[in-house]
Amino acid sequence: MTAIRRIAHLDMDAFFASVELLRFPQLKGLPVVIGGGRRRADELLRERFTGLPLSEIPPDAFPVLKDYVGRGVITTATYPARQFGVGSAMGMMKAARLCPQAIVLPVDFEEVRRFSRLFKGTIAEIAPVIEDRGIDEVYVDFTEVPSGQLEGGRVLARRIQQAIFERTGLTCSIGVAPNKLIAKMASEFDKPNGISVVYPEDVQARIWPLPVRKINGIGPKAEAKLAKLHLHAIGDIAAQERGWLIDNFGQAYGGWMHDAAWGRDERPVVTYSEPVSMSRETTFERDLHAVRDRAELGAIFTHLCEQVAGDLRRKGYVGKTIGIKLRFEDFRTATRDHTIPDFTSDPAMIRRIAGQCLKRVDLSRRLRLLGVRVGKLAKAETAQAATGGGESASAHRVAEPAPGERTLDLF
Ligand code: DCP
Ligand code: MG
Repeated sequence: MTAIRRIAHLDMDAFFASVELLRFPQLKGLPVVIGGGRRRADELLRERFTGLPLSEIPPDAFPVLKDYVGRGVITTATYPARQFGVGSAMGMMKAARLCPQAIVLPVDFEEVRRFSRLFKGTIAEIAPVIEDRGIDEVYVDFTEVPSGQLEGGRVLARRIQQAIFERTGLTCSIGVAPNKLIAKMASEFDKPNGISVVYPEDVQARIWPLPVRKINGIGPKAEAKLAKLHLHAIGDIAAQERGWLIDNFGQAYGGWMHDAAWGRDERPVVTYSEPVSMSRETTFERDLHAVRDRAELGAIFTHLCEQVAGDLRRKGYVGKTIGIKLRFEDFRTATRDHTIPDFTSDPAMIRRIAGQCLKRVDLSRRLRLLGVRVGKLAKAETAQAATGGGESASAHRVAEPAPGERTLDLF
């Protein structure tokens, strides 16, 4: 008997917020949002409550949204906070009007990464075929795992959920389906701490009524265009002729959309892939300003470029796309990149192109993080064979900044 394909998508519940609640269990059940602030909440509170265990600090001693002033945005919110309409990407001042009593805690990236590794490691002990999809989500192929077929995958999903909870104290939601596309949608069906099992014959009843945006790959632009064509639900797409969708959205995207609406997706769960990029980033001790701290920033920037170049050379890669990442004091993140004609691992070239990318960003706000990335990688020996070796030093034009934006000249 050949096994029936069963793919799970697992996504942690209110991940950054749940990690904070492990430290502050007294806040369980309360509306809590994550955002703003660069100092760890425990450090701030410890100053006021010296000697008291963190878990005994009274909830009313924590900072709340109504006292927040600034331009920060919410990274995530606990489910009790979501009941007030507060959610990720919302401005904190706006959220304060909806839920003034919500407690505000900053992100602790180190802690979040530690728990990310921990929950993924826990899954790997139970089901080895895992595709990493970011800090708080993975696909897992249940097909060949013993017990992976029981109750359509529900038994294994429950085991994984329990193991993660025992190891970390965190909850997650899991969707199990015939493929990645449907599994991704299904993991949202019963959040938080839920398991949803979808069979091929359920597509019509459970997938077609959903709005088109629920398909991973239909973004705001495609949604707007579909709306103009009076297609709002996934079933509306499924009801169209494939050829009509191709006429309107192009061969590849229109065809993909038709398949997706019918729940067809053959993408494998990819456990290992060649690195797509290499990057180095650093969070500053204190927020730095592009003009006032120019020398310090410039030195850090050069060092990051040298580090990335070193990583590439050590591992035998070269890349074509050079990019930067900035995180501002209000926690917003900006990225810019530029693709050059020839592969490189030269620190000076990386520095020059990354510097040009930096000029495309408005740098009037202070920075808390700077990163440099090289993507579109190839193995150094393959790339050299393809381009005849050597690195081009030709000038690369990069888009100019928008008028009125303050950019950094020295870079
Ligand atoms: N995150 C982020 N920036 C975003 C979106 C999310 O930093 N634009 C972070 C915060 C989240 C984490 O990534 O805690 C995971 O993102 P999810 O979309 O899975 O959101 P949550 O896990 O917080 O909530 P849910 O229970 O809906 O999955
Ligand atoms: Mg999540």
